[in-house]
Amino acid sequence: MFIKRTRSWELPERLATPEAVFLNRRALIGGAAALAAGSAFPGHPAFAAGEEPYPAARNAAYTLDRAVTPERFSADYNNFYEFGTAKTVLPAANALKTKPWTIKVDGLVEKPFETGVDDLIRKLGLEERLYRHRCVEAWSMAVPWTGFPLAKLLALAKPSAGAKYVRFETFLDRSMAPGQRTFYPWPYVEGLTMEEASNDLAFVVTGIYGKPLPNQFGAPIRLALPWKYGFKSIKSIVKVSFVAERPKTFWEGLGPSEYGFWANVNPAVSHPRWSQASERVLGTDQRVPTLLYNGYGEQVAGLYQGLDKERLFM
Ligand SMILES: Nc1nc2c(c(=O)[nH]1)N[C@H]1C(S)=C(S)[C@@H](COP(=O)(O)O)O[C@H]1N2
Ligand SMILES: [Mo]
Repeated sequence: MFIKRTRSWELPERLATPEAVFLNRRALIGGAAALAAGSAFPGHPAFAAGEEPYPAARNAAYTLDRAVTPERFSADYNNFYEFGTAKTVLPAANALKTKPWTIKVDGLVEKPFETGVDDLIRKLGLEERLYRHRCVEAWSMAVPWTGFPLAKLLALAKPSAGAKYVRFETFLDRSMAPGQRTFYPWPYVEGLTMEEASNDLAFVVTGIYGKPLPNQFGAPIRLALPWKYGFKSIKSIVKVSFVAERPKTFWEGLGPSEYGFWANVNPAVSHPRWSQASERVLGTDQRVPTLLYNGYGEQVAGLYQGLDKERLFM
């Protein structure tokens, strides 16, 4: 008799609803008293009763070909060099102070401004999206991010015609982040072309698993760019600048031959020191084939027409 064994990444999404989302929904239903007191997060009444933004409605347009990675695996295996080079940065990241948090929007825009994260959430709203994430180190996960399209932030910023790139910068605070006492070219900087930043997949993230981002995931606000290697998805952003020149990114500064500006996922283009053909799925013992643009080619391949001279995949 043939018995089909369902592999973990084939679990339908409805069987993979993360525990945290489920628990959070129950908290909302059962937690009327907490809500009446002004917030589901005691001590931080940032949102009025009834305006609590988590969990946000899931945008059904973004589906997965694999199971959601359980939080217990993704939350204890992170890259956040500001807090150390090991994957276990969770305890060190407790030192990250995320309230208050201000983001500067500047450069080639109609009018530079500063905004708090909660104000931004109130203005732009939140949705949940299931995205795959592929680290350049060949591990991967699939998670429910909460946030808003980067395009909404662009519309708010009103960049001028001269803006060709968006530059993102992480906080710089050596007293808070032990990793920043090393020789690396801090602060962490990333960049996108305006066209990439306007693509619907480019997502500004403020939450995961139906709740605000835990520190180690890059609280309180980061990017998720699922067609690119994970290092493009910059964490704990304090500045968004619209610029004419291609920004020099953190990893380009460290190793330009290994970590380029474009960094689009491509299983056929090896990293100089390892293959990118397959990936290890966090929380499983599976290796699965890596897909071109991490499976998002339909949405993003058009961005790269005519750019064949660029190192698009490194
Ligand atoms: N500021 C900052 N952003 C960062 C990093 C970092 O070290 N510092 N690491 C990057 C890398 S290599 C990856 S794979 C992802 C990891 O995100 P996760 O820890 O939420 O899985 O964050 C990216 N963003
Ligand atoms: Mo990464």
